[in-house]
This record gives sequence, structure tokens and C-alpha cells, in this order.
Amino acid sequence: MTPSTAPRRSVLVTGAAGEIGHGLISSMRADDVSIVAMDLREVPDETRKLCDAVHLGDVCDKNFLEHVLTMHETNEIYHLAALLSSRAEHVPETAHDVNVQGTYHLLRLAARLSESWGSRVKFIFPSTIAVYGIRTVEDKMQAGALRENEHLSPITMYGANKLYCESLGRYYSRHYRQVAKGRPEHLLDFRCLRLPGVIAAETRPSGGTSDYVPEMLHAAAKGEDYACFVREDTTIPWMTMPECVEAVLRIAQIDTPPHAVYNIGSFSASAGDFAALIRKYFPEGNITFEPDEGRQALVDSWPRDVDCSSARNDWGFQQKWGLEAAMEEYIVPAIRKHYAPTT
Ligand code: AKB
Repeated sequence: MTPSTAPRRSVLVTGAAGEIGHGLISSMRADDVSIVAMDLREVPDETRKLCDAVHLGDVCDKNFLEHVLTMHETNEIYHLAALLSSRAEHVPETAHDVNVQGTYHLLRLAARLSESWGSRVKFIFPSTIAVYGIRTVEDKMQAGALRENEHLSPITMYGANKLYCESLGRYYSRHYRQVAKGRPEHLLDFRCLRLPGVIAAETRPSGGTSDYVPEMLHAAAKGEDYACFVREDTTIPWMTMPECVEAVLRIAQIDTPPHAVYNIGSFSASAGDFAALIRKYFPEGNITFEPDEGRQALVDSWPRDVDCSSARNDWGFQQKWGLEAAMEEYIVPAIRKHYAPTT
């Protein structure tokens, strides 16, 4: 057998202590890959033990980033660290520092590394449906499934940050120093997925606005009451964590995709649709609706659904489950197992 000449994958995951970090690192561990995790917060033991190294530090600290990247000869970056939409509205300037400055530092370093390694460092970036901003609920219902270039007027700091960083990533990977004489031969390889609300059974989100569905689920599974902070008719696109992780790993592995940024999502559902199904599976918890005006406005500006045809056509993205099947085949069994008493 001829030995492979491809360099060993050396992966950096920022925001490794978060929900996607956990799912991604668990799925990646099966591959022959060196995984370096980074977060400001302590990385849970379950994730830590799957990593070759863990660094605690701030993505806003340029020197720290440089140290980590060069020390591990990183050639693949999953930049998950971010302050999500609701949290970012409480501390918008901090959110800008983390979401924009942190991403900018990392993009610059990855561009420099691509140049010095002589091969393109992959930069995988999760973006969000919060990059969309629809003016009224009537417009939202009429607009239906949005394509990647429609309604790009986010009303949140988080959405604005992500939209700008999508452009920065595109710039560094396609147009970097485009008129300069000594333009680098190897630019970084930026790939971005706009994620919908993501539902995980093993972990709980924090700081997001789409958190109402995971919160509702986890409360009901524990037999607790839950007051949902958006209206019953509030509708956005969704997917499960396993589907999200699979899509992130897939966009990272395919040959150069034609576009830098893709919508993905599995189904569109309202808070009421979820509540009805959750009551069926977990009747002990009482779900009520007590909309919070501020957070409601954020979700109202997000699309009812997203058009994933580019992702389907360009790299074979496929949704695995609709709402009912996702509940039946993943969410309910996995959440029951998660809360099952240990013997
Ligand atoms: C949030 O609610 O902020 C995130 C998102 C939709 O990107 N889950």
C-alpha cells in the first residue's frame, strides 16, 4: 500500500465547551485526526478526554491564538466560539469583540499559516439564520423559505457580527490582497453554514434565542413546568444536533464548494407544534406561553424557513428527519436516555 502523502489532519476547535463543540469532537474522534480544543470556559471531561490538547483562553487574545495555532501546526479550524443572539443583546460591545475581533484574528492567522505551510488551511465557520432580518411578521409569512441572498438586514448584534464575518471569510479565501503584487499563492479555505435552531438531547444551550425549544424539551423530560418566552405561532427552521454535526463535517471534507456560504435546515416548525408533540411524549411537564416582547422581536425577524437547494445541489446536503421523525427517532429516545436514572 502506498503511504498517504496528505498531511495529518490537525484540527483546532474553538468554543469546544459549547453544544456543537461537544457533538463535533465526539464525532470526529473516530477519524485519524489530532484534536486541539480551546475555550474560555472549562471543557467538560467527556470532551476533554477525546482531545489531544486543551487550551483555556480568550479568542480575543491574538498572542494566545497565535501560540496555539503554531504550536499544533493546525491545518483545519472549526471556529465555534461566539456569544449567541440573546446574550449578545445584553452585552453588545463584548459580543462584537468576541464574534468579530476573535474571528478576524483567527482568519488573519489562518491566512498567514496557509501562506507559510504552502497549503490552504480550512476554516469552518457556523453562521446563523440571525443574519436575516425581516421587517414584519406578515412579510415573514409571505417570504417563505429564504435563499442565501435575501433579506440580509439583521436586527441583532449577533446577526450583524456573523454576516460581516461571512464576508470577511469570503474575502480572505477568495480576494485577499487582490491587487497586491506579492499576493500569496495559497489563500485560506473558508466554508460556512448558516445554521437554524439546533436541538441536542445531551446538552443544553445558553444565550441563544432559539433556546425555547430545547428548554421546553428538557423541562418536560424532567417533569418540570415551562413558560415559553415566544408566542405559540412563532416559526423558524430547525435541525437536530446529529444532523448539524454531520453537515459541518461534510462541508469540511468535500472538494472545493462553489459558494462560501450555505443555508441548511431540516424542517420548519412553530413553538406550538413542538409543544403539542412534547406534551404527547412527556405529559408530566406543563408548557405555557408567556412571550417576552424583546426576545419575540428577534425571532420574528428570522425566516420561517430557509431554502437549502444550493447545499443540496452543490454538496449533497440532505435533511434526515422532519419534525415528527426527529422527535420519534432521535430527540425523545436520546433525551429519555440522558435523564434515565443511572444504576
Ligand atoms: C441563537 O438563538 O442565537 C442561535 C442561532 C439561531 O443562531 N441558536
